[in-house]
Amino acid sequence: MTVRAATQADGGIPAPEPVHPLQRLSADEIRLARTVLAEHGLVGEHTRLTYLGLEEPPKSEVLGFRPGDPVDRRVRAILLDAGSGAATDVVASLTRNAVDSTTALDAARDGQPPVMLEDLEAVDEIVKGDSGWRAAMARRGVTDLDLVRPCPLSAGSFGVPGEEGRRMLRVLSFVQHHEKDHPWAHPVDGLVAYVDLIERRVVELVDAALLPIPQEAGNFDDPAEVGPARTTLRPIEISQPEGPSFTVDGDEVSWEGWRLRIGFDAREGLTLHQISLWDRPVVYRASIAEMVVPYADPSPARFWQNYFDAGEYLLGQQVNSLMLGCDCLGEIRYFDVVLPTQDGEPREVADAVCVHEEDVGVAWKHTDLFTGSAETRRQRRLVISTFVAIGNYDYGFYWYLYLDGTIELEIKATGVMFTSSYVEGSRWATQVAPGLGAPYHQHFFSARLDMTVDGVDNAVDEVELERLPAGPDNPYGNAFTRRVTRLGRESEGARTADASTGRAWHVVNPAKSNRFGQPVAYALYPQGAPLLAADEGASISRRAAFATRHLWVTRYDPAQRYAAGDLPNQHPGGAGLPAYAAADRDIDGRDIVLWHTFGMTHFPRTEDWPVMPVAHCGFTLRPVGFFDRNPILDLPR
Ligand SMILES: [Cu+2]
Repeated sequence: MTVRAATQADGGIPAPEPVHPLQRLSADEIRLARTVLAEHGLVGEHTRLTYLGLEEPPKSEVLGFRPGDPVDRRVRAILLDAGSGAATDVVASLTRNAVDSTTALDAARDGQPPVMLEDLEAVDEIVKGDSGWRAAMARRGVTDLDLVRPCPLSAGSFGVPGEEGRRMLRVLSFVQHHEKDHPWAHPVDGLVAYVDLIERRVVELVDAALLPIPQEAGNFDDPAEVGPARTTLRPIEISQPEGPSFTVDGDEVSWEGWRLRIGFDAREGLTLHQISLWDRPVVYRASIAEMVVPYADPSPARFWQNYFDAGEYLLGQQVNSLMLGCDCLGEIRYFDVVLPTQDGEPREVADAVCVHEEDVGVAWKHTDLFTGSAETRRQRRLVISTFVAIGNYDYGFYWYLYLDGTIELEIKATGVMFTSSYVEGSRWATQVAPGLGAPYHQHFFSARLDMTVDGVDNAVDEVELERLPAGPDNPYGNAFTRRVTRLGRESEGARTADASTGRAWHVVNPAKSNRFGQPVAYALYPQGAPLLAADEGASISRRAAFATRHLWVTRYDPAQRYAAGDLPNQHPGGAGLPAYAAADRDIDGRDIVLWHTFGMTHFPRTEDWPVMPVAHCGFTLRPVGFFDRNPILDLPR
């Protein structure tokens, strides 16, 4: 059936025919969203759509959807009046041409709308127009301002009275020696401009230290600097003469029993929906719900460095077009992505999501002593990936689905490290070039895993190794067993990993059993890397509380989407997971969501300069008692 928007005024745009309630917003729908908002008086001369995304229907509606059912296409928009700083959170229906809710945001309490692309230009103009900043730069010997690159860095929230409710960025600058010179090699340290984006002026200049600007270039893309490319690598060609084994139908991908829907959001980037295996649901929705990169340097020019790359910088907006033969090898299917601009226009990024199939070595193997049988089968995985570039860093998000039911997320962190002046003996940075420091920092990701293991109602068992002392039932002292603890109400649901006991979290369906009467399960295996290192009383510990635990389990609530809350930009803290968990709801045999914190603590290596070889982190989900036996015995020889 065709559902059209009520509005057809001034050649208004008809809503396209919806195929599925989770179908990604089309270019026409983005234009229509702006029209609907404008017709309801929500778009003025200075209005920016800092975020616009599909407002997904509640899970029960999506699961109950049958092809041909009517769909109410709704969007959520975070509007900012760039003239006054007023912000509004709006939900509107494109189908009904109606505004369903508008919430005026109180920046001091709710946080600020995200940083915008245009803020890069704004801070450039603002700091270069400030005489105090120019004088401070001149004291550092920098007078050619055309070669200075000020960075729009999120301000955080430190309870400073004049800063509350003020839309701000903090600006550190870098210098280029020429137009193609990478500025990250030449940080101007000890000088930060605090910029008010609404008043468009520098409100405070922190000139804390006069430090030399490192001079050695870091131009990894300049053959004159890195020397000629090696000629010893012969071609590797990946050929699938009969084409790949997966099929794509719109946003739906099917492969070897797996079926899922691909989504893409301006904030979360790539999202996966309704992942099922042999028609058994496993995950309803998987996404990166937040990211944060806190830095360790306590100096006056740097103590505030904490970037929420998803909630503050909208990682989906920073997505790259991928290149065949460089980013992806083999038989590739690409998905284009349509994103909203801050004016509410559609912007297409071609080839933003890559889907392909990979051989990954041996799946199983045995050579038998007695029968002489020698059998080997090859493992494959379906790779769904995307890359974003957020300022200096680049992150790849690689979801893998394996033939044996394993789901894995691998993050590839690369790009250029954020730099400082290196002060001899520093406890907060590695020297990576003469006088150039790469400050210590951490990268945290919050994966939101809305699980549906064989159905909506699930529970979580914490499963780990239990060592047993020698005693009457362990006379030789060799015994060990498995300790299983069902997670209870949410206050107890925030857990830390423990590598010493191999702690894992089994998402079970208590109502569905395998042939041995055990509840079917998918286990989350964490890497268990260090958590947030900042002091408990630090601002970042309140604002990124999600990163103080490896696992949170909450009851499904369609309004609870982001690990650090809806608007982490300049948010004072406490939003997101700590607030969700405070409701203390029952999570045993209910519709639950897992939030998994993982990441890496990065003590930069000299080898990470001037561009960083990919570093990896992630997690794995594997079936445990989900199948009655090895599900890939039928792989061909
Ligand atoms: Cu790093």
